[in-house]
Amino acid sequence: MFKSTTFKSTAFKLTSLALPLVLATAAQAASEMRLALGFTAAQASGQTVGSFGLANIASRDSSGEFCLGYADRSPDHVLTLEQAFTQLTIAVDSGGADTTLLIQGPNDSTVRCNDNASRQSRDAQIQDTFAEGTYQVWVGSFEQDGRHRYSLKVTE
Ligand SMILES: [Ca+2]
Repeated sequence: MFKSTTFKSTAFKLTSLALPLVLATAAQAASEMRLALGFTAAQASGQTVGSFGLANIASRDSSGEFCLGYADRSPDHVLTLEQAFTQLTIAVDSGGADTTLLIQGPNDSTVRCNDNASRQSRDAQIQDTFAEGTYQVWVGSFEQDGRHRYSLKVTE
């Protein structure tokens, strides 16, 4: 009886340990950035990949902007802001490809989206006020399964 209980307990622990490992290998690991006031500039790189429509997260953001493009189901970058920023610019630079951007956080209901930074640039960019907290960032390709190498630049 005692042995049986011990076995069940061990088996449960192994199962709960194995789950995060499976999820981590199934998706690209997100790059993490932690920023405090005065950081001035930070950069990460990646490649757009996936057929998950970002509109599945939100069809429009809180200011009415459409959430477009395709990416991986899991976020590409995780951005933690140690303080609130009155202005932060998060810009994708793929060198001219058609990228999109979706930022979710610090709570799941707050989503910001962009397709094109300007009429001249099809790369995405979001400039806004950000509260302290953790944000999940998806960099998408406007066309499904489009693979574009990019750098993600964050500036104050
Ligand atoms: Ca675009």
